[in-house]
Amino acid sequence: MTGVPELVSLRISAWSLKARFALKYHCIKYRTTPYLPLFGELKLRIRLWEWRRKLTVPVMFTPNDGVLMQSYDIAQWADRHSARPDAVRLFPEGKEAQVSSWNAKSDVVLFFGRSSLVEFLLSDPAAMRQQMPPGLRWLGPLGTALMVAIARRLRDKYREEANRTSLTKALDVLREAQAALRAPGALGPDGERHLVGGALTYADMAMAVAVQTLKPFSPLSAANARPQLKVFQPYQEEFADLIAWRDALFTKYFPADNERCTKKSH
Ligand SMILES: N[C@@H](CCC(=O)N[C@@H](CS)C(=O)NCC(=O)O)C(=O)O
Repeated sequence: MTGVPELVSLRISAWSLKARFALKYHCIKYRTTPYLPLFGELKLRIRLWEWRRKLTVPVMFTPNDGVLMQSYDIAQWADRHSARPDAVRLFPEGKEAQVSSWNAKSDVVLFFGRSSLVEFLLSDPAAMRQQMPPGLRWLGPLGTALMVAIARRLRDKYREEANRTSLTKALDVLREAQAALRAPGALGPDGERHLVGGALTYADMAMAVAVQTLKPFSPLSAANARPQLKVFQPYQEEFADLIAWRDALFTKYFPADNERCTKKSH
């Protein structure tokens, strides 16, 4: 394969957003192949000739480094192929364990968010219709039936992950992140607060994506049509500072125009 990497990604998925965050931060050019559960999975399985393992997206086909099957691996790849003049290392040496631990914690929140979203959509046909990708809308009731089949498939496929998490566990992670960001050591020389070593790392990105579950970031949710989960609404006030931190992080490091990438370093 030559040219730019290809990211197979699901528009609404938090894990695709994690990978896109790291790629965008590092100003890496890539092309996106949209993925649709059910049909997309079969297509991807044929393409990868992978019939045993559970297949998830994002998946990235790189020009020289093979296929990356985890958002975490894609982010690490991005860190090694940065095209950003003033980039910091998102996985700084000696801090990998801490970054990886925050990524695992973000998954605890996201697993709960996914299962709540799937249950909510299955219980609310109007919300289900709203989530329908524009490409399926012309199908009418058949499109809705397809969405229900997709939601059921996701519920079964990720049952094990859903059973490992809960609202209490998700809130514990959010409280831990809030406390870590309030600690004196979180404040970096840039005047921003960070989860690891007072500097921007992938831990911040992973947790900022997890905070989407608590409250979607409006500029992003407009594009991704992510609904607010009712179960988290009562907690938004408690986590106001965490939400504000997430908003600032996305505004600065996930801007719509990304003009930093076109600037020269001198
Ligand atoms: N460990 C994986 C998790 C990815 C994941 O759970 N992806 C889900 C997002 S909802 C997915 O692929 N869903 C579509 C499907 O299973 O068909 C990663 O970090 O990349």
